[in-house]
Amino acid sequence: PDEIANFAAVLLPPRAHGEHDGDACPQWDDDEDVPRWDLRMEFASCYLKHHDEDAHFGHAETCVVGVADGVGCYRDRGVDASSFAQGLMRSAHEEAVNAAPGTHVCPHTLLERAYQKTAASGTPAASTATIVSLVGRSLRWAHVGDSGFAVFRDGRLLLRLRKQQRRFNCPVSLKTEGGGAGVADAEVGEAPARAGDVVVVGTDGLFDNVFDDELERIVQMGVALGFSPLNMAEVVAAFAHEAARCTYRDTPYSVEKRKQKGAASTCGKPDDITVVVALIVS
Ligand SMILES: [Mn+2]
Repeated sequence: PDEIANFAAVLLPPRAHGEHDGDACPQWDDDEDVPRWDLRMEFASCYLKHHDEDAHFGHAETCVVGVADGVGCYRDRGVDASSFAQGLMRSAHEEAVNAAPGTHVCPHTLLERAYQKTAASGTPAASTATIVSLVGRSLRWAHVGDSGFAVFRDGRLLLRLRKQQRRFNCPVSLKTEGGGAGVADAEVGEAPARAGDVVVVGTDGLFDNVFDDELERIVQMGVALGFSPLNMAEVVAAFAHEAARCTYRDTPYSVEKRKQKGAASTCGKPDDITVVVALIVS
């Protein structure tokens, strides 16, 4: 009966879009009973390729995950748009691996070092990047572009990064050559974390195809049915994949396209889909 009740709960009508709009961080409760070192991150990922220009990494010991998305316009110029994104994530992972055991990593420092290492290679390319780490009892992040993450607590969306873009479907990005954003332009932030929080990190292949309330209901279902981070990542990515190919209903992409371009289409956005699900556990 409990499982049926839980399943029925996830089938309730969705709440209106926009309920969580706005940049304000919600007020976070602090639970002083939990020592700072009691939290850690369990994560898993699912990557569904389209152009194969996304990259991601995770490092359990330092509790850090990240995603990056190579900007596709370089593909049209004959440049491998994936190499910069992959270089960023590979370098960030190396930095995390080389951190002293037992220490935490600052996502902004990690992004800065990864950027310098990757830019030194000189490949003309650009990438978005979002790195999230658990430092004690806080989530910290550094973020450039239209990748991002959402945090869910008790099944409800608590925090959601907004995309940085120059114009419709053109994200702010880190570049190896002049004209792009620098790591200094990265949005950084911090918010308290608690055991049971579910952090969903993804590229625009996720967030342009799945509405916040849809993601919220998948997380509710996953938590209710005891999904592992891998189960959750796979279900979220599969839902995004389905939405990306639909031609008969709205997605965040089609809603924005209608607003910005006046184009009356209902469709998804076929793209690489990267989903990293990190569960905060005590
Ligand atoms: Mn993308």
